[in-house]
Amino acid sequence: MQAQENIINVDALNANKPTECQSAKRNTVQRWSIEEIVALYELPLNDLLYKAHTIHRENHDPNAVQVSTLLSIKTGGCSEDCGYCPQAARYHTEVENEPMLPIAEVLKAAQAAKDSGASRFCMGAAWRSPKQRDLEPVLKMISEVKAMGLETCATLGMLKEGMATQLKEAGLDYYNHNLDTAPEFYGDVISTRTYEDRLDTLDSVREADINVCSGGIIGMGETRQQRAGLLAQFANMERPPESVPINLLTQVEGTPLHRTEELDPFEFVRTIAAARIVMPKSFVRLSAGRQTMHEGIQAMCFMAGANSVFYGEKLLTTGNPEAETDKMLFAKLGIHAI
Ligand code: SAM
Ligand code: DTB
Ligand code: SF4
Repeated sequence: MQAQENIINVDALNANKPTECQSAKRNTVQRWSIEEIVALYELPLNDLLYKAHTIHRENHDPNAVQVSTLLSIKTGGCSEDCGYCPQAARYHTEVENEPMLPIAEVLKAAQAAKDSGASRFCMGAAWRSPKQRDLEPVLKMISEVKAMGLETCATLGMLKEGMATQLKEAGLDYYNHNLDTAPEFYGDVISTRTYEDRLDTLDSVREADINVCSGGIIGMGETRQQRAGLLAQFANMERPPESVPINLLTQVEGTPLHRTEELDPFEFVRTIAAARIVMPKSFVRLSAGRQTMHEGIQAMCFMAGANSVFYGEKLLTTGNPEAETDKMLFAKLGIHAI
């Protein structure tokens, strides 16, 4: 009886009419309140999964998962203080400050990614923001990777005036820039750039007509309300991101968030399900954290609406499942890569 009431309540919430809101700078649409998203989290797991999976099926092929491969083109030595990140120069981790990879090496990795079935190649750099002289070689990498027939994605930090347009002209399909967490928890994790800075970069990506990839990290010690708050940020954007990576914190020794209490895996599944419900059309990416995630939990994430993953043995500096392991998992689940 309780479960039935829950389902009815949430359907009633869905019927809410979106209200237009205007902040000083950007339009948002009030589609989902934080309380409504928390109410999704609080459903019995089967009810939540059923609802998320139904929405998933209505909007996507339930057995298709988009596959992206990541490459760190500039590793370590970053000036920022993101509390989760092994690449911040100020934390003593095993990651060293390395120069930018030569273009030939990037193209070799892109070809290998394409040969093993990836459809998108994502280039990441440990920068607060690229300098114009840093951007030039990256533009060349983007146009050459695009010419290989791969979709291109880059994550280079905050973009200054005019940079997004240059990336678009080079052939960039997606720009990844995460909000990471809810505004209320953000200051506990990062102090060297503001939430507003991040939203500004996302605006410039949109204005340049590049697809937006933006998500966050779960398991940093945030509350459920704050997890819902992060999802509300995206769901209420005038146009929600096309791609929403949900990362489980990978705890790295030497970073401030090392030894944070581990998140219950079902809370991660609930986050994927809630993301699917509040952003029916977006690709929800099951991102960092798969290496230590039981395949049963990953299968639940696919059921809940995750339809994108990073594929290949390495993310940026940390591990990801072996390609063969993922191939076997996809085969067992009857999932095909797109
Ligand atoms: N430096 C750029 C920036 O911060 O926008 C691009 C690279 S940065 C590493 C990209 C994203 O990786 C971060 O925004 C964060 O969400 C994610 N990330 C970094 N370290 C992580 C970790 N230990 N666990 C999970 N996600 C992480
Ligand atoms: C995203 O949301 N997750 C990826 C990608 N965007 C760039 C990065 C995960 C990084 C995990 C830690 C590391 O490997 O350094
Ligand atoms: Fe630098 Fe990006 Fe890591 Fe933050 S997340 S420390 S900006 S590389």
